[in-house]
Amino acid sequence: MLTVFSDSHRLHHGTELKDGVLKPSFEQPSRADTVRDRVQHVGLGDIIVPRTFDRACYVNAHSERYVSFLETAWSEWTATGREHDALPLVWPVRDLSNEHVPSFIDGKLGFFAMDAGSPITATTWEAVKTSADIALTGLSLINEGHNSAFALCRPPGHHAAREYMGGYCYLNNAAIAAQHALTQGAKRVAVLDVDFHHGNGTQNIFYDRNDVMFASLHGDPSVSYPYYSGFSSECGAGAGDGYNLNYPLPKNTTWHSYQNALIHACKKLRNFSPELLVISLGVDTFKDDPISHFLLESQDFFGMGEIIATVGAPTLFVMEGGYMVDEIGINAVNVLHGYESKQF
Ligand code: 6XA
Ligand code: ZN
Repeated sequence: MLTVFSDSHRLHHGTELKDGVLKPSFEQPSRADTVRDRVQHVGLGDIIVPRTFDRACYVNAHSERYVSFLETAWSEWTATGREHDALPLVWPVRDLSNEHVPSFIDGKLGFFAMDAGSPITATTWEAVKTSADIALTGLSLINEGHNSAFALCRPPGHHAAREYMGGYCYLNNAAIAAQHALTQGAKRVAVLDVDFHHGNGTQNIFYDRNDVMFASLHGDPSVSYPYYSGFSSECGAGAGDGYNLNYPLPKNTTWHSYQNALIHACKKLRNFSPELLVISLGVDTFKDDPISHFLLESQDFFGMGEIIATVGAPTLFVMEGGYMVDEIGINAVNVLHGYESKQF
C-alpha cells in the first residue's frame, strides 16, 4: 500500500486548554513522524509526497466563508497586536445570534469554532491545506487503479464540520476526499470512522445526503468528547434519513464488543454498495491512549483491518487521532496490514 505524507505537518503545533491550564497540545508533530517511521520500518510500500489541489475541493465540503476565515485568521489576529496562538473565547450558543458573521477576528474565531481545541498559528493554514491535499492524493491513487492508499494526514479532520473547526481539526480531510470522489462521478461513497471520538464534522457535512453513508464507532458522548454529537438517535435528515449510523460504546470497551459493532457497521456499509470506502483511522481506541478510554490491544487493530476489508470497496485510509505516541505507528500499520491480508 502506498502512503502519502508531507513534512509540512510540522508547520502546525499548538497549545490546548486542558484541566483549566494552557498546555502543549496532545496533537503534536511527533505523532505523524512516528507513523511514517513505522510505515518505513515494516516496508508497507512507497511513501510519496502530496500533489496540490484546487481550493474548490475544500469548498465543496466546507463553506466559502469558512475556508476564507481559515486562510486569513492569522493575519487578522496579528493585525490586532496579538502574538500567541489564536483561540476563540466566545461562541454563539443557544439563544445568542448566529445570523451575522462578526467582522472582528475575535468574533469570527468563536463563530467558526466548536471549542478552543484548534489553535491557529502563523503556519497552521499551510499544514492544514497540505493535510487535505494528502487525502486528495490518496484518492487520486485509488482512481489510478490502486485498491487502497494510506493518507497520513496531520492535522486530523473529522471534527471539522461544514462551518467550524474543533478538536484539533480544521479541514475535514476524509469528507473532502469523499466529496471529491462524488464530484468526479461516484454515486455512492461510504465513510467509516473508527477513531475513539465521534466524527461529528463528517456527520454534519453529509447528514442530509443519501450518496454518502456515514458510520462511526466511538465513546458514548454522554461521557466522551465531543459530548453533543454521536448518539444512536442521530440517523440523518431528509434524503439522508437512515444513512447516518452511530455506535456509541461504553467506557472500557474491549475488542470483544467493539468487533461486534464493527461487523454490524461493515455489513450495513457493504449493503450500500459503495464505490469507495473512506476510513477515518484514529487509533485512540488503544488501551493506553492518554485521552480516551477503550481497551483495544495492538493485535486487535489487525482484526480491525480484516473486518474493514469485508465492505469490499477500494479503501482510502485517512489518519485521524491517537496520542500514545510510542504505539500509534504500530497500531495504525496493524490496521493496514490486517486489511491487506484479506486482499487477493
Ligand atoms: C479535547 C479532545 C479532542 C479530541 C481529539 C480527537 N481537546 N479526536 O482525538 O478524534
Ligand atoms: Zn480521537
